[in-house]
Amino acid sequence: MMKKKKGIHALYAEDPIEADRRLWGRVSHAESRRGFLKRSAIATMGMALGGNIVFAHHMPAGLIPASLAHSIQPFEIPGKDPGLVVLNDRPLNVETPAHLLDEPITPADKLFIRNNGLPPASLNVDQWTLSIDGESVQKPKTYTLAELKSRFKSYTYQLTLECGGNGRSEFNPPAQGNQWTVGAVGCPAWTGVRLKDVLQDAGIRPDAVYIGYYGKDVHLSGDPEKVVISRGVPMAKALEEESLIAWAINGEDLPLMNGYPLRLVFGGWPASTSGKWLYKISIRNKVHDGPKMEGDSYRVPCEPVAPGTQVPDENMCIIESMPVKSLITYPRSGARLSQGKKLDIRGHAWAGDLAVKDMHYSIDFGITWQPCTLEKPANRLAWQQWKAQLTFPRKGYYEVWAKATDSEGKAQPMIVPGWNPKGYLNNACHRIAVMVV
Ligand SMILES: Nc1nc2c(c(=O)[nH]1)N[C@H]1C(S)=C(S)[C@@H](COP(=O)(O)O)O[C@H]1N2
Ligand SMILES: [Mo]
Repeated sequence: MMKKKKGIHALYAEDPIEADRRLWGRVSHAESRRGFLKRSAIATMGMALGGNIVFAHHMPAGLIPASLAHSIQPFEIPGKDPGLVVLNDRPLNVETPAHLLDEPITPADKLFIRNNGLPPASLNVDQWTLSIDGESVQKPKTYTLAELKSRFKSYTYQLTLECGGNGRSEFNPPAQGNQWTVGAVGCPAWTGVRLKDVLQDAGIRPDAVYIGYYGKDVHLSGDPEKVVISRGVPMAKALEEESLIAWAINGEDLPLMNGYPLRLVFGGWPASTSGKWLYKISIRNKVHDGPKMEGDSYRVPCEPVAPGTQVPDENMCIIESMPVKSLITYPRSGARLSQGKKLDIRGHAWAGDLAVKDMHYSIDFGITWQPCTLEKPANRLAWQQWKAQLTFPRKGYYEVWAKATDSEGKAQPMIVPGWNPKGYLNNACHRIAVMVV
């Protein structure tokens, strides 16, 4: 199954038109991705999907049908739901299928894992400390976990955590790295202290520009001197009310793989800024320059480039707030529905530092869009719930597409946006397959 799925994605990534031809035995009438499918091909595709594709005349060529694109192979990991999918086991990278993200508050066992190295070899939580240092700290300080919990007021916020590479599998030419589909995202309730309270306790010099984190994980080489990843955020983000040094998810200790016993959480920013196994924060007088702050890491071309372009370092910009995005979490892709029945769909939508203003769905490959009901977030930087009730004109295969619009009027694109060397920021519409029988 895993192999088959990779096969299909690789085939379409190389040459979508040829992939169409090989799989469905026909040629699209235009040589571009914007061509449409031939009638004979549509019939073959419909047979493979188990029903006639009702809006096939709108279906772009070179599009992998959602019912095939999102097939997954479960693989078990301790402490995590057996339905999560392992993309890599060294370092461990695990994503959550969309239908397992249905709850408004993501349970800890359903939160994705993205490790760049190996989790800490040993954890002495009683001795765990957090230090604040750097060029721009007034007085370097070290706190025990107990001091952090007792000296500062604790806060709980639901914060959306999404890997900058979520959606990478759809870029063409393909980008190296974990081939995340849609599930490197979650929105649990995090409890901890405000980063700003701790930074201010140590004292921030006026020349402070950025913070950089350090975690206790181990470099893949095993070299104890090598830092796995050390990223951060500008002071303005660090000092926001919702920026937390957290020790709990949904009222319980962080799972080991999600940074136990202490981590940063910056809702709405690439999750690579949310340092795990946190033991030190440096207040920097310049943009932090730890491993994975430079080059192509978590950076994208400042201006759009043609797919495959080599972009010089000075034209790459650090990813800050993530773009508007949404998920259909119910039903699961591949749902079957009796003709004449209504289908309730639902999911979440989020927009980096912004809020989501509108939510729409389409059953005709994006030709027409209908509004969904959209709820307010539990707090700033939490994802929002949306739902809709759908009817289908006749029996056959459909795709339901979902599109969110942020508070500045920016909407999700229907196809993969802005190619970049490492395949970040794919916020294309999520889609599921639905068969009306
Ligand atoms: N110390 C440390 N922090 C880290 C990482 C890491 O490898 N080591 N990975 C980062 C990346 S790239 C992501 S996407 C998030 C993932 O958080 P999660 O594993 O809790 O889902 O953690 C970030 N913080
Ligand atoms: Mo990430």
